[in-house]
Amino acid sequence: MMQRPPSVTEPENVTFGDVGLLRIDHVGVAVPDLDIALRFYAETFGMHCVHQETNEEQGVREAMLAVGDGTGPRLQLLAPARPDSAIAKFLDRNGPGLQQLAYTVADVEAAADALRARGLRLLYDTPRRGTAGSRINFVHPKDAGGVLVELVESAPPVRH
Ligand code: MC0
Repeated sequence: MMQRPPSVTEPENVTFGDVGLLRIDHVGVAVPDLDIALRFYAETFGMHCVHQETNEEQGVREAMLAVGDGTGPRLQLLAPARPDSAIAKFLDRNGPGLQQLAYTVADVEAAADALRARGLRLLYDTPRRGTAGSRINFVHPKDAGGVLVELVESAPPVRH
């Protein structure tokens, strides 16, 4: 008879799906200088930038890099735009490296509500503006196993 691997646990009272995570959207890496990092990722890994912007509210200069054929999750480079930003603080404390893991969700408010109902702290009461007009919120890393989790609801497609 097949034995269940001992590492597989059966969580109780969990309704799968109500958070609505669709896929990994991007992985965010904190870097001190965006232009130097863009050159490094292009020359070293052959990644190319598909989007770049400054998010004043978040205090970041950021770039999205495509991996492979560009259909999968992206790498986001995050550089501080001012010294009091979350990224500047992260770099001061940890140096460059992985800063966040972002999931695509269909409805960021519904996802945040589902996680609040499980006792997790969301950083914002209401979603804020993220990359390319997306709506975002974050789970505090201390409530998510030491990982800053971002929820991303993409902007609706532009109709012409
Ligand atoms: C802090 N901690 C982290 C962490 N940042 N742990 C894992 N990953 C991180 N990124 C840990 C510290 O080491 C410390 O642990 C504890 O959390 C401190 O918590 P705190 O005092 O409550 O908070 P702060 O002041 O360190 O700030 C952390 C916090 C902040 C996550 C609240 O960075 C924040 O508000 N982040 C959300 C916004 C953000 O990251 N924006 C930049 C990306 P110990 O054990 O020492 O106590 S903007 C973006 O991503 C947009 C453009 C987009 O994608 O669309």
